[in-house]
Amino acid sequence: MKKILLAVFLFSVTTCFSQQPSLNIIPEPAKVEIKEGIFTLNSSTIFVTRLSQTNNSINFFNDYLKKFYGFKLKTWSQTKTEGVIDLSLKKNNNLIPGAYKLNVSKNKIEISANDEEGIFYGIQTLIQLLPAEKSNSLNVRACNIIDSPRFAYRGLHLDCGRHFFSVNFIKQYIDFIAMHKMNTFHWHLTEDQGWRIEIKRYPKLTQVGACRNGTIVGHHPGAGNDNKKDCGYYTQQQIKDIVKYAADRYITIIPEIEMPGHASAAIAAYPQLSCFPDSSTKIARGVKWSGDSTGKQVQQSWGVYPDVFCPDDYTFKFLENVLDEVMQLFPSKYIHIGGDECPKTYWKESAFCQQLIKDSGLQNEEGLQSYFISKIERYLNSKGRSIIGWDEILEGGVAPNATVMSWRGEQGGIDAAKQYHKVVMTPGAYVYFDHAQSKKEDSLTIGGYLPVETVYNYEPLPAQLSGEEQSYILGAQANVWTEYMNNPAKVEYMLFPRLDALSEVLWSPKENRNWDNFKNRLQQQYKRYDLLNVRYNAQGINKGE
Ligand code: TNX
Repeated sequence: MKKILLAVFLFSVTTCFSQQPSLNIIPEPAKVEIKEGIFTLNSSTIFVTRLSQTNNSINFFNDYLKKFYGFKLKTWSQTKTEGVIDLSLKKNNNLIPGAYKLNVSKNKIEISANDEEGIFYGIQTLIQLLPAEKSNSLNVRACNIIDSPRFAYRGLHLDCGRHFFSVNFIKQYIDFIAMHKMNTFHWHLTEDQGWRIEIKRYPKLTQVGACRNGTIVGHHPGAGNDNKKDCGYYTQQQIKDIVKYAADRYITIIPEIEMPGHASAAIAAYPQLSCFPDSSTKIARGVKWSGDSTGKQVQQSWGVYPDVFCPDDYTFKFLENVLDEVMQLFPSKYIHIGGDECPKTYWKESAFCQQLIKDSGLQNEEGLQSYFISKIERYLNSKGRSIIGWDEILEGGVAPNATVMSWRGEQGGIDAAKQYHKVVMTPGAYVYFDHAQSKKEDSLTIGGYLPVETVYNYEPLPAQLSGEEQSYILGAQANVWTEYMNNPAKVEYMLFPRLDALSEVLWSPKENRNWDNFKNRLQQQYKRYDLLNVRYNAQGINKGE
């Protein structure tokens, strides 16, 4: 009898749990109330608004409807009470842009928001309320949602230096960011293995620096070389188009121009940027090289290389000219100047650098790195921009107004916040989406193990900081380094569902985070990905898999 009772009890608990209604939204909104009834959205539904600030959101929604369901909606400025989506702006006291309210009832859908971003995020939520199957009459569950973002900086990065990705994929990537209510795309554009941005004043950067004569096969140093010429860069026209595409989705693009390290491609194009212009490029031990190996070359394998920018007048003039063109293309307040992994071997060997260290009263080569970054910071500050750099910029003294991206763990971010510098958290152990997602990963990755649950449990505000210090943590970002991702499908597979987890860390109130609930909601998200024809890794959802 006891056993029967237990079985009945378990049955009712599980059915009750599985029937518990959920709107399956990711990231989870601050407040959700599910109501009785259904709104039917079809081609006769009408947008009602008198505001021009809603144009981006309406266009986005219509493009989405057209693409996946085959129809669009008209917009009216008159009042109408049935079969409408009503968009309005209402000021509230939210400090971080993006707060909105979404109310779905039988007759109408209302989105009211603090600002344009909020309307857009309301539309993103509405998209998630649509069925994940193609249909021309879409049932939307009646509900009441009140929502706002937790962090101001919600970022995703993509390394286009190791592998080049097409303009179309970059746009899709921006849509992934928008879908997750994130607002920053950190675009890594220069590397040892390729320079990807057209600079009119220095055409060789793309004529020479955007191509390598081959790529290693397998893990560094590689089992061989594919012996294929690999080229790619974005023209200034394409970049302008992408910047606008992102802005229409309330996403800021922060471009990264790496310095003083990871500069092999620039040096291959303009050898004078090196302290040793006549020395041939060093090839890492064990790397099978394709083509000419003399003179300055674009690297064909991964890792860190000693030939870095020489801190002389030629280099600074070059970088200022490059940054002038970069600033014309990217309106973002922040320009990322890299600063990571800069070996000091060449600076140690260079008589010029040693003299510069003495003349400028610097302690050593770390001091020279700080001198380098500070000089660039002064230049960018004089143009009204601010720098972001990887946490190595703390070594030898951080440039006065710099924002720090903490990647080698959280310590860099903690130190920077204690010195009242702004911080974006990107610690390797939580948000490096190039690490393997599951233990049984059968595709090639850089290594490591970062299951989605670890991302989900990440807390960007370190407990050892005081409340005031924590206010310097702007948010967090995941990094997608592409040494071992040479096609969009692989990038998608590495992103999802980890990006879903990160979006919830960055957007949702901390107290709403619930791993089991998130896992359930992911099932519906996978259906949306199927509709979008996007790859994801559904394995590895349980730690240890
Ligand atoms: C470290 S994160 C790097 C990248 C690599 C990455 C691989 C950072 C600032 N530098 O150059 O691609 O590790 O995980």
